Amino acid sequence: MVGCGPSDELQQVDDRPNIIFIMSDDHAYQAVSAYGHGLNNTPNIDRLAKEGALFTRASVTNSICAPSRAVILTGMHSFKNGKVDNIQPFNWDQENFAKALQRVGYNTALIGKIHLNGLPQGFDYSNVLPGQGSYYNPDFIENGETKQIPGYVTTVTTDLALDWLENGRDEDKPFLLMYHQKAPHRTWMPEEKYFTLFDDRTFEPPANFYDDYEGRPAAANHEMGIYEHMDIVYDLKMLDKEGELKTKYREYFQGRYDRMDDEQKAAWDAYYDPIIKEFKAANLAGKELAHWKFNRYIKDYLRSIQSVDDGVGQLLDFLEANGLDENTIVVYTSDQGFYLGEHGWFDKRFMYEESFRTPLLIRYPKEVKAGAKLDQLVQNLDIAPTFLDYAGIDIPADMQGESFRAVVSGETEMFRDHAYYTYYEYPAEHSVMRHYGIRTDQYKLIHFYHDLDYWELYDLEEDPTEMDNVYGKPGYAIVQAALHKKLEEVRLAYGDSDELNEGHLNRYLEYQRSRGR
Ligand code: SGN
Ligand code: CA
Repeated sequence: MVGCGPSDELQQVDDRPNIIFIMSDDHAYQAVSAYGHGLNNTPNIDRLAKEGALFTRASVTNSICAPSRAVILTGMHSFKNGKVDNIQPFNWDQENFAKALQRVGYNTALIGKIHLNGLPQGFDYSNVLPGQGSYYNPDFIENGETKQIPGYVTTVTTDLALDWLENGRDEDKPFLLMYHQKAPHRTWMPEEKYFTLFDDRTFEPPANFYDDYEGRPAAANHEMGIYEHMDIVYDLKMLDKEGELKTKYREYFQGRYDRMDDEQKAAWDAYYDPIIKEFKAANLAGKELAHWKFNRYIKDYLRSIQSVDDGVGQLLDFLEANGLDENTIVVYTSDQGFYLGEHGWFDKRFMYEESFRTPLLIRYPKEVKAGAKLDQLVQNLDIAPTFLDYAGIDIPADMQGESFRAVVSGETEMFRDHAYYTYYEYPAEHSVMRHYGIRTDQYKLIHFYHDLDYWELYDLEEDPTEMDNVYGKPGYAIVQAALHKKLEEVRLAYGDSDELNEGHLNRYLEYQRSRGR
């Protein structure tokens, strides 16, 4: 505990653990090598798995950026903290776990992407990207003041974090550092040193890349197909100097390209121009074009992750070099998962596994057994209460998550037997309909509503890639009834309802109208 002041002869060392909460944006667990999918190598994130614990089934409560961040900060579901979608404003005046840590003497900092409007509250220091931020020469808002910083966003964010650890923090206090990368968010612009990584590889799309969405009308309504919806210039970087590839979003990518300085542009062109030339000459169509698009996408996506992984390594090295590695809890996660071609998609939003789940790893040698793989149904909702628990703070009654401290310490295997999910941003980009649902150990029940009134049921043991909606099918009547009952109980317990959904919908439509959308 902290001493009472300078005159306190018995002043004791404050040995409460430090917390580094690392979050990237749209980082699919399929693209963390510790998860074993064989796509790429993330040796530094994997260090957390080797020296700590990896959750195999961690999920989010609402698979989209700003709402996920609001859930993490408040420990409350979207319908309680009010930030239900990316579009409507966030209320920083409400309680969050950083405020709670700050009040008990933690030194707190937030660095990188946060995607919540307004000056962050709960932090002694903040240096954040405005909105989505930019990959090259990004603007940062340092304690409310905007400045452009030259360089590549992932390395700039890492440098800022290291600088705060080294020179910015109060060394007499335990610290909370929220270190949040923009990468690998769309439009997946890699750092120069990784341009050629994977050049010697051809990636095969997942088995359900050509999904026909049979029995899943909401999935069929999507606008997130790699083949159908990716823009050749904007997403796949075919910004030809001749200006012949005229696509819908060409000018937006031009804007991103124009942020680069001459040296950055020269390096970019040296890599991409030959690919553009080859692409134009090849005149690809059909399946060939689909595979080309998939490869173009996945390579830039994975390259963007490589710089994120480097940053994790730099922070871990810093902790070790400064004797902070034993008493610092390090968590790595993403604001949600992402589709890497599963169902033919990129993006997220759906409650299907690839975007519902998210990577989650935790290292804390004092309590976490090295190499543990845990399959409890933890969610991003549980992060705030877990951190409060580690800091010795009582978890407020209105926080809806649960601490998973005792699970990672091996003290118990018991945890919540379900994960609850809500998604609200529709009509909007990518056209994912409103839905909510529940996942249990073996099953998932989803209800799409508003324009549709449609139920889906998956047996995740029989059908892990969720291709077969067994709702209403023979043999599932008992399971289905039990899941409906469970879903109703869970909604009641969390305080969610159809009436709330109606209210969110009306506010959303009203807000969109007021913005002329
Ligand atoms: C942007 C992206 C979308 C993405 C949303 C939400 N378009 O609008 O593809 O779904 O963000 O992402 S972009 O053209 O601007 O890149 S989130 O992670 O911030 O929720
Ligand atoms: Ca995101």
